[in-house]
Amino acid sequence: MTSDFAPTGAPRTVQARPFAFAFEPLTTALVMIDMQRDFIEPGGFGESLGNDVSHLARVVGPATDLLGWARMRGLLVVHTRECHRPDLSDCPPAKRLRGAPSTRIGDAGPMGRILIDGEPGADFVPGLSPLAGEVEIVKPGKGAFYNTTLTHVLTARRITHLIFGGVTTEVCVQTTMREANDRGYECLLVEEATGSYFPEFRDATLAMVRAQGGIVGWTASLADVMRA
Ligand code: C5J
Repeated sequence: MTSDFAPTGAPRTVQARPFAFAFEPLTTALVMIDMQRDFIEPGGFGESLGNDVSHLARVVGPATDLLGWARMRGLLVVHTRECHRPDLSDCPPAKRLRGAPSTRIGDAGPMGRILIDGEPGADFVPGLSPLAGEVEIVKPGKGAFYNTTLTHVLTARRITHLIFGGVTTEVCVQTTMREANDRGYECLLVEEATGSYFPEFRDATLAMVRAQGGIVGWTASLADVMRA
């Protein structure tokens, strides 16, 4: 007997914008971008840049629901984390030295060294960690394709469609979506499952993505995705 939720190749359709998004679970991955303590909790990288991190707390619930849906549907799940090696050899000085943050990448903070792999701040927020068999991509840049194995992972699994959630919408999510679009992936961003320190930037990014007939991809509500 086949469960309604078993992963199958059967096509699904999401009522998305600017028009319906069709995908097959076996060739679709959820890409959850940078749901890390350093961006979402006080005392991390995001706050060191002067941001009000409370704007991102509201993304955690919808992102958790989206992750649960993807697991139930049998999608490949990819989690990314933006962080650097402890010796900072993968952190360009331009990134570390720009501006006047309260603490810089690699400095000590309340959640360990800021944006450094292996420190508590660089870890996922509770409830959004990978399960066994899921993919974790550690990335030094904003885009998840830059200097990572993501292309190889997706190619090996014959993935053609990507569904995105995570933070922040106009920085790492949008950069990755644009990288993916240029590589030929069909991309959908789930509206409630992404957020920014600047709500107006989130809204503008959603509008940019789906403008001009979906020039970067599609957007859809979480409810419409979960109905698919
Ligand atoms: C930022 C990110 N905002 N994950 N990173 O620096 O969007």
